[in-house]
Amino acid sequence: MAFFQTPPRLGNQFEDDRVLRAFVRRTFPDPELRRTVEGELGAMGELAGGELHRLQQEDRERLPELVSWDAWGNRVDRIEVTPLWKRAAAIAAERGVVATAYERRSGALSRVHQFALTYLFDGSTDVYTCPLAMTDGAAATLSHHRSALADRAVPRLIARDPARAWTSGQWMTERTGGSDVGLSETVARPMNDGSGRFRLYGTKWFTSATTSQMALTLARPEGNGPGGRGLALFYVETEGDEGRRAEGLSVNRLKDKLGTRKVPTAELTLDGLIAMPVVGTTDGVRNIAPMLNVTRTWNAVCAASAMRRAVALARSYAFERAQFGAVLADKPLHQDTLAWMQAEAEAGFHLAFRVVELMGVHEAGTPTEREAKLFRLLTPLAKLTTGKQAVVVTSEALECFGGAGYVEDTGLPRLLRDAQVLPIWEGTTNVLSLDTLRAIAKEGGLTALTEEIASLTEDCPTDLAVEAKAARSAVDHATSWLLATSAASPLAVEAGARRLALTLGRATELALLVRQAAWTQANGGDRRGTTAARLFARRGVDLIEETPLEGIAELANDR
Ligand code: MFK
Repeated sequence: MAFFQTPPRLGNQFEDDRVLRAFVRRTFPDPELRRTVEGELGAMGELAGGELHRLQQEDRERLPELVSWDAWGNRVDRIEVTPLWKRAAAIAAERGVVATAYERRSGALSRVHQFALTYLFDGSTDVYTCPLAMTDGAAATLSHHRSALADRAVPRLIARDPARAWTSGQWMTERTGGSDVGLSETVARPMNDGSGRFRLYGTKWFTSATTSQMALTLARPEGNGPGGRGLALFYVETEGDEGRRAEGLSVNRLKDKLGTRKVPTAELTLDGLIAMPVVGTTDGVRNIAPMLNVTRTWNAVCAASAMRRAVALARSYAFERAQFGAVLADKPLHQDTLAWMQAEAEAGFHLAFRVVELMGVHEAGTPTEREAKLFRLLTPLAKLTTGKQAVVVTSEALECFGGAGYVEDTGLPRLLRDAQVLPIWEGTTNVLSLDTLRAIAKEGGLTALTEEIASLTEDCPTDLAVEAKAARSAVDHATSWLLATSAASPLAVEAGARRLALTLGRATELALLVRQAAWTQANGGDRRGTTAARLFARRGVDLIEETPLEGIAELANDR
């Protein structure tokens, strides 16, 4: 009997990615360094489209398991991950998916080098990027504070030998506080043995990838005041003797989640777990913020990666699937759909990688004042903007397959399930919108962003002038709205914070698309980026609503 549907196929995920390849050509001016980086990306692209993708399909129905007891009645709380994750862990270490940022072989471009590897790796590893993101966040935070803890942990966090490599957790969320972390109830009691160590008592309600060998976490030293200032940032190790959990740490259960199903997300009880303060015994929220900014950047890069994978699969299928007398790739309406998905994916890529570039400059110790402000503001903007885009694009990708996109054994529903977490964890869209207001008020990032958009769009070719103007007008409109509304009503600023943040995020995306399209036009004449910029601009950038609508509270709380 004829087999009448052809599944989508993936090739080398670097070779097939016009956007990443052009970006690497533009950002790495030194040809020798570029060849080295392209070689590593090509190898990762081969794994992502080949071995890892095949393993991902085979691994589809497996889930991580919590083994609470061993055969002899000992409480062990061991978590078994699936074969895909085991292979992903080895590849991540060997290929330096975290280490590349710390080895600095590419100087100030080391973050671009590292996150380009991440972007390729993410799509075929069922969110193994979650533990890697936290590992990177912990390595960055510990390195910043240079201490015996850093000397002990960082070499393991960035090891290329899989047998030596550690990952880190980031235990923040408690039953009382997902967004409002200052409500955390975990208590820290000094051990008073001259070591400076504490014991922690409390419950962590969501801890992601709880297979890590260490974690950074928050707890309130006894006697400290309330809120985030009364918390302190602690380092803990999670493994005890003979493969057991460390004393004072138990895994209550794994969460049953909509997506990220390969990620073992646990509820933990801390009952005397030994912990060491990372930096002082107060201001835990402020001190963990640098870690959050690293993991939020991972989130943005992985959102871009999710969109890229969704479009790649949908595009491949469009060349195979014939309906109404032609393959979908030749149908104007399907082309229109794939083109806007591509434009959104391309925009998200450029925003995420602008933050990545700035992170690299920051870590190389050479940022200008404008770059420092921009980095602070663009981090939440990239996280919140790309998180929302990833859900829309992956949802549309499932629809591109018709009923097949809704059927589990195609492997396609995972795309949407895994994307749905991106606007939730690491701060929801609303929390990140409030962080945007914080970055603007405290660090004055809006002027830096206005200057950035002006500089990205100056000297653009005439056929991109309309799009350049749309980006500049949107940021100007956002600025004037913020000034006027702040003077009139702080509550109205809060109500409009998401529209403000998305306008700034999308305006930056448009400006980055214009800049990249101008470059590709001038360097080889490729015009696909120009079409992406135009399409993206037509989909809407300025979301500001000038005046608050009466009756919102009544409608929201309608009961
Ligand atoms: C695929 C990629 C994978 C990604 C990894 C996934 C792993 C998933 C793990 C998790 O999801 S872990 C849980 C994540 N949880 C959050 O992200 C918490 C979300 N909530 C917030 O971010 C709130 O905004 C916050 C907890 C920070 C609010 O707390 P507070 O106590 O009301 O903060 P406050 O008083 O505004 O700020 C305290 C200090 O921190 C201030 O500095 P000062 O003390 O000097 O005044 C702030 O400026 C500073 N701060 C806050 N956010 C900052 C920041 N500084 C820099 N960057 C930031 N983002």
